[in-house]
Amino acid sequence: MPMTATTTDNQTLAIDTIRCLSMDAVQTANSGHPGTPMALAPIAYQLFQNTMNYAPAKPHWPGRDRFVLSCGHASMLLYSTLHLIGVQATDRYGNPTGGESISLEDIKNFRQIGSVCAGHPEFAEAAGIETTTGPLGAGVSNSVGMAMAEKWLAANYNTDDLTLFNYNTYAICSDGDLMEGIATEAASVAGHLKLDNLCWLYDDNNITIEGDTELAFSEDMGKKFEGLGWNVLHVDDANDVDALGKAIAKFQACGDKPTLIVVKSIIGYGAPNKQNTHGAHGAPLGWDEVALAKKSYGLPEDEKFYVPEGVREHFAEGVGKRGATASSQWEDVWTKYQAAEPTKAAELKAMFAGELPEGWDKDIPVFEADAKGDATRNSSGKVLNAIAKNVPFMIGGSADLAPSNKSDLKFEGAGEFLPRQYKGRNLHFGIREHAMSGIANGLCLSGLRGYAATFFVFTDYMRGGMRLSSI
Ligand SMILES: Cc1ncc(C[n+]2csc(CCOP(=O)(O)OP(=O)(O)O)c2C)c(N)n1
Ligand SMILES: [Mg+2]
Repeated sequence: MPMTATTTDNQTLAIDTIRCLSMDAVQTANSGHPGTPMALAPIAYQLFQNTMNYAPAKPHWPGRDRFVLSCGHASMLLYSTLHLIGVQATDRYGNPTGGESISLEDIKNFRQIGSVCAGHPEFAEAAGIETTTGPLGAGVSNSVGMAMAEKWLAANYNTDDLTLFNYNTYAICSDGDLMEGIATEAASVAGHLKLDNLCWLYDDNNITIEGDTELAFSEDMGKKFEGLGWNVLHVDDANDVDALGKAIAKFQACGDKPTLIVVKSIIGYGAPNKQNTHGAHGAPLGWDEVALAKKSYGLPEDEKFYVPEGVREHFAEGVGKRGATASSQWEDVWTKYQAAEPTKAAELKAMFAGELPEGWDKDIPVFEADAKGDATRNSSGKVLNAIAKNVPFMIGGSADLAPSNKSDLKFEGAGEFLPRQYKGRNLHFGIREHAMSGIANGLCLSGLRGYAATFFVFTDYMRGGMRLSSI
């Protein structure tokens, strides 16, 4: 793979700045993962700068495209990018709290107590972090829930004239993400449901912690995903921003499948002695090597946390302007929607604010004391249905056990969520408990009240997602 020639154009400068901030933060903390942010900076750049409908000034805008960094160890990639594009601080419901979501000071304090830049991204620590990642595979499973949420919202709330929901979900994932069983379960759900609003970019770098992926991993990922019903594309060099753009355009044009873009990258790209080795994965490079990498990018070797002139402006011209236009167009539609569809708009307002509709609990039944009693699954089913009837954006399902654990919604109009029929509120996860937990988290992160059900004994298989949803 050729090393990209160093140039001073703004695109290269912006990408290399993401790389340098990431290296400096890891080196200063003397802990973290420098190699993957260095390798994947062009992907983050292409997504945020040229692809996503994303407004740094309104990071919670409901119509935004979603971004998930599933390989959470590459957290500095996300922090550097969110900082440089100028994401504004808000609370988790989108109310501005003033200043930057992630400041240069936060980046300087990466991995220190009190910094929003934790070792792995944590939801609600800073605007722009759409979900907590770190346990490999979790993020991609969340992304399936996010894509399902978009389909459900579009089916239930868009009208013939007013389109409120029409966004995509992008996830970057690594070898480890895709080795995890949860990823295959989630990909199987996504392929079955034909989620054409979902794109995973797989960092195919042949490296994991213990060394070359040959040690434990030899499957043909492309063929596997084709079998799962995905559209599979390839990019031979992560530095080839144009090729990334073309592949993403093919994803956007694909109307019946989720897309996997397999991208070849060099971990630690630019660090002459460490690149392409597992040594670049989870340890600081050392200041000498950091200097050599900066030299290879053509940036000053002795500057730390350096943001060259023009980089912030470049992002402001790209994602900043595009996002401002897209989000204000959305606001116009939302204003019309509130006038045209007051009942539905009130539901959405509650949802956007993280609130429950008034009277959500008014029909919860009271069970009289009774010597024989009722099976808990029966009373649970009655309560679930009584709440869901009054919470129109509550959807969920079971891992093939709904008739047994009474978790199906039976009231009139509840309906089924099926491939290309995304209006229903009863989801079918198949027998995939681990992915179900991650998908339910993705639904909740999208504003819906998602639920997932199984027998108690099988919740062990859901432990990963349950733990993440509780912290
Ligand atoms: C569920 C889970 N198991 C183990 C780990 C520890 N871990 C962090 S990164 C990693 C693998 C690194 O390889 P890859 O995913 O290919 O990332 P790369 O080094 O290429 O960035 C492992 C095992 C984890 N984060 N999550
Ligand atoms: Mg890898």
